[in-house]
Amino acid sequence: MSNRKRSVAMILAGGQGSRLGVLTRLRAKPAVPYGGKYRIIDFPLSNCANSGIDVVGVLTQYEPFVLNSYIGNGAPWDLNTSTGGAYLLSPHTRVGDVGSWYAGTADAIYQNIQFIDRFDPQYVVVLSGDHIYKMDYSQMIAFHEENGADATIAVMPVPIEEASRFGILATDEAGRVTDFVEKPADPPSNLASMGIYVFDWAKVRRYLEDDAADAFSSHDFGKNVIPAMLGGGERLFAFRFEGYWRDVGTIDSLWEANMDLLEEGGDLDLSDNRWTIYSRNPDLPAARIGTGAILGGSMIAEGCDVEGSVLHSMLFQGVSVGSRAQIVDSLVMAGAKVGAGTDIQRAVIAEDVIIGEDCIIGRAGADLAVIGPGAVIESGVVIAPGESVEPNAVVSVEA
Ligand code: ADQ
Ligand code: ADP
Repeated sequence: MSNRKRSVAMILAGGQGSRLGVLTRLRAKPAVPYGGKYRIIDFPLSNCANSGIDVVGVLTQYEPFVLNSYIGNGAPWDLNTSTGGAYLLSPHTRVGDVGSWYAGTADAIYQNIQFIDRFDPQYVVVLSGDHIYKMDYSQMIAFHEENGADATIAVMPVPIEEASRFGILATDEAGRVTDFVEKPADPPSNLASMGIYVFDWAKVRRYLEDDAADAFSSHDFGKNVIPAMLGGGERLFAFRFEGYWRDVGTIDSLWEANMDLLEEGGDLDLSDNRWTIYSRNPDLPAARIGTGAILGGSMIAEGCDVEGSVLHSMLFQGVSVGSRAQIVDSLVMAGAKVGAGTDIQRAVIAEDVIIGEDCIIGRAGADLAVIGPGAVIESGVVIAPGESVEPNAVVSVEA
């Protein structure tokens, strides 16, 4: 077949991301903004392009609209070639299938078997849409080939107190997986699956078919397919990843991963021109910094207009900050407007939020305050630490 590909990547971008609260009420988790000018999905998409994988299926389902319009034809990630592309695959856009969802991550791949078969690949690379990291998947595929593996799982050690959030593995000296347990209450080790897999397509295809026929399965890779392959005596190997990797599934982890970028010489280098992270961006003018502004330890994206002070914070595109306003330890996403005299500390302000004058949002050293996309906070309002405001809500000072 002329269209044959050595590898096809499938990005699981369909999780609801309920732990991101008001940030994902109106959009899928992978469309959440990160790092001043990116969205989370830019990382796996750019990694694919940089790794030489040019067929990428993006499995969306929950509030896919923002994600779909963002990815478009894949041009920003160089995925709009004549032989490859970024393909958006949503369950409810298929004819005769209205309203059904992918039951789990394995079901999402199973339901797209025909899509993958079109490229007759040797390997399928299964990725999450919500991880921040730079990784050369071609090295992982080479490792998979060297081992004659049926499946290769990217792994890294995590803090033991967090290990119960992950799939936990044990390997022999050669790196072959001997045990795997998904999210154990009492983790036997801290060697975690990153949820990044390389599969021999013909092999995993059979396991996906068996899994689909199993009425008792939750159709999940970590819970069902990986244990089934291990139990079936297949060759599973652990590929050790070294470098920066964050699963930004919660508001705290998203905030922290953004704050990581503010550190000088931090672990995630976005200016590395051998591994560019591409993104789709509006054309905006350079940031304008007013004469009274005070800036430090921050990143300020294009189109911003700053009169007040911004300390240890991330301003995304087109944010305006009025005079005497102060923003500390916070994320302010694209298009938000912060009125004069407003004080924001340890907060996440989503896109297009409008905040009036002399508001107090969050507090130093306390839990994050979170304002959902499009909300309007009228002048004089106080938003307590740990509080979150729904998308598009209007909050006024109580009479
Ligand atoms: P989790 O982090 O719990 O565990 P999971 O909920 O399986 O991840 O989601 C993985 C990815 O698939 C996410 O990007 C999510 O948005 C997406 N997704 C979830 N359900 C989907 C569906 N029905 N359709 C399409 N996409 C969907 C996994 C592994 C663990 C591993 C961690 C590492 O199961 O073993 O340790 O990832 O983060
Ligand atoms: P979180 O754990 O933060 O909610 P996940 O991405 O892990 O984020 O998704 C949570 C769960 O929601 C997953 O088990 C997934 O199967 C389920 N889910 C994803 N999309 C939908 C949807 N459209 N409708 C209902 N449940 C969904």
